[in-house]
Amino acid sequence: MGGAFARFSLALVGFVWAQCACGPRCWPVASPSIWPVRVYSYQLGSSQSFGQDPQYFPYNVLGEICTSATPTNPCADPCQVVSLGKGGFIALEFDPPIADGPGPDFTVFENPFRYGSGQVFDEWMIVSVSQDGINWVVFPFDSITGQGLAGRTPTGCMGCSGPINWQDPSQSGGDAFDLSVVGLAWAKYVRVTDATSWQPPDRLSADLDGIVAIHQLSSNSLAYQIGPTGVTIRSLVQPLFEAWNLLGQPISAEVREIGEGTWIIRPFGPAVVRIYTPTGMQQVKGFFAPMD
Ligand SMILES: [Ca+2]
Ligand SMILES: [Ca+2]
Repeated sequence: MGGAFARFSLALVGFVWAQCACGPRCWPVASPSIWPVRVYSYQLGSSQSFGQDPQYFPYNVLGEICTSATPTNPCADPCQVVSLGKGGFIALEFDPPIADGPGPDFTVFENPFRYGSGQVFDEWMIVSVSQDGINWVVFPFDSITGQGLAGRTPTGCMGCSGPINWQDPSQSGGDAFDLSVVGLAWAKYVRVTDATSWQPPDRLSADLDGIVAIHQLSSNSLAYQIGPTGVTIRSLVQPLFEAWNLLGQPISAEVREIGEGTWIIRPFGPAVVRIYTPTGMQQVKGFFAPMD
């Protein structure tokens, strides 16, 4: 049986490597991370297919930004950027979620570049955020000037040396966004949507390099109590949650306010529950009796 398992494992590893041509980027980013942990949803347009092959995507949008990029020399590595295609979109998931801290909270990197006398070749993207992956809030923008869109600011900074702190927009470049602009305390998902149809016809589509979180909810920071029928938690607003059985399969659960600012989340049976409130997130495991 051990031999069979080993053969299966080797076959699996071979399959993963055959599918991915991007070296260390082929392994998923583990949470907690400042980088997105997975592609939540996507739909790529047809005008341009750079980096869309399964050996490159989604590896090219997860993990660190293209380190060879400078403001005058954009990244053109299919292991690092993917073309969205006209009207295409990609939504990325962050764990822990991005939080609204002082100033910008996340930065989106396309591969625009400087040329001539101060001009920038840019390709625009609309940026939206969501807490539950269902309801999205769009950052305000001007489709004439491009203000408020991503894909406008080159990666890196002029005359910089040494490794870039990707969480400092003054040296990382890219387009930084502040959750307070759209009135959200936190967001688990960021979606970028190609908006080059508003630009000159030589723009085929925007290319996503990656997104970095600057502020995030702290893990394991909530006041909670595990009881026989559920998890009790203090929160001024109804907490969001996800629940899985011990095989990692999503299961249903209910959330109910049992006193002012006190909520109970009730799954059934052995469960892992991850809870999000405006002030933090918490993951707990417990065995919960049937609801009465
Ligand atoms: Ca902020
Ligand atoms: Ca990238």
